[in-house]
Amino acid sequence: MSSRLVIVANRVPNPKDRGATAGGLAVALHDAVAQREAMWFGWSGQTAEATAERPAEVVQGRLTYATLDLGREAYTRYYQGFANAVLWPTLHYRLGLARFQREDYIGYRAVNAAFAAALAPLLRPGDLVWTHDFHLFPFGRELRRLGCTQRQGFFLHVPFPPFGLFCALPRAEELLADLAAYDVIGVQTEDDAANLRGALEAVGQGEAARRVAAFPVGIDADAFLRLAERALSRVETRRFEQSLVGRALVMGVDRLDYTKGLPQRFAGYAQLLARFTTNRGRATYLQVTPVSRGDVAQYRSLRRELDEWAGRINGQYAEPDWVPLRYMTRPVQRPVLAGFMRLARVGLVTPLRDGMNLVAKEYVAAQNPADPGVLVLSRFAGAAPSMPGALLVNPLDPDEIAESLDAALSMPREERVARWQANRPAVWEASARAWSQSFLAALEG
Ligand code: GDG
Repeated sequence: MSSRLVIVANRVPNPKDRGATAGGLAVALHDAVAQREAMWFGWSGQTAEATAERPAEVVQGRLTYATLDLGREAYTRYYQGFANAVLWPTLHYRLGLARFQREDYIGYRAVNAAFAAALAPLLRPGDLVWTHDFHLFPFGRELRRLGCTQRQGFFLHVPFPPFGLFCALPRAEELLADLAAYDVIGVQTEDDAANLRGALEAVGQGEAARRVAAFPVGIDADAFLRLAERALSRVETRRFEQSLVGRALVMGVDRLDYTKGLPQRFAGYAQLLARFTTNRGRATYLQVTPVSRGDVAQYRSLRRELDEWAGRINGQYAEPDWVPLRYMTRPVQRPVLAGFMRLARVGLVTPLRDGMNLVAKEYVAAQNPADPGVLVLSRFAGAAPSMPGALLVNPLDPDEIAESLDAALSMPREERVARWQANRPAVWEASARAWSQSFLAALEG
């Protein structure tokens, strides 16, 4: 019988949703959780006066959800502070955006210790503990301090930068020593693995460096394709298609985040309209950008910047019967999104840095193999090395984005088919299932 799997993550899916609004992590782990007894452990998403000591548990068959409310001060220091305002920018190579405060770091460690103290009594001897992402670097070491000897794995969903950059982070050494508590240390790409090994070696954790490996995260491509095909008969998709009146659709989907390269992408589209004038009136760009982390200052100013870009592009180029850019900051339901991706002649995915980027894989999965669209992809997305059929761009260069957009919009069908086929293996083979199975195989030793 397989051992029980305990998944530890900052956010735990809501059991009431039953997968309906699941985020990337829940989707990627769906298989692993379906095949054995499992527990999801982490933050409930709610705040309270003080952080709860004992988790609330919901049992659904062989799956248990155990979640803790965070104290308000803990939420500010751990989540908004150290995780989102320091680790997130630093790990995405944006040191200049990091706002380090000693108190936030202390709060971050305290929440990790509180999580470990709440989980430890629930653990059984043969459990496999799989901890996710940058919120929880110290978690494994805290469990070890409490005497837990279970096998523990850690997976970092975001990039890991070269040590020369990471070492500028106050307490970098302590965070690397935290990682040494895990038996398997997973990252998205070989570049991330090389950077993390280099960092561990630089701080005298050479033994832990040998436990680092790349496990590229993926999606369930067949399921996404079915969703996209079925969406074609949905009323939302049909109305949207009619509204395009035959114009080619360019589509972007990203959380509203400064790592996603959105101002540069809007500038690139503006350059397309300015320089490649035949596209005026012939292409429509839909950007779906649900607001995330809206209570962090940098995200508010990014939102203002994008509002200005959208207003400027539409003000300058719109015709009475053509809006060049349709920009939404509300989320769209997953099936509707899949249908829109299916209709798009171009998938425009230009993060400045990204661990993997699942939207790139979803876009490829959603296409009609006989008449597919073209993926325009940042060379700094983790997905880039595995997508030989994409038009790779430097996401900082609006002119290069414009040139690739023009090439994609005028590309003949044969070349689109050949490029789509070249991207296919990365999407169908490096799947969510392959990711969780290979990580768990390593963790089981
Ligand atoms: C992190 C890493 C890594 C987006 N808007 C809507 C919506 N989405 C969905 C997408 C996709 C997911 O959210 C986003 O995943 P990404 O991978 O693109 O990016 P992050 O959220 O930054 O994820 C990343 C990932 O973890 C997994 O390891 O790939 O590099 O940064 O599935 O489709 N879904 C719905 N409505 C929206 O408006 N329903």
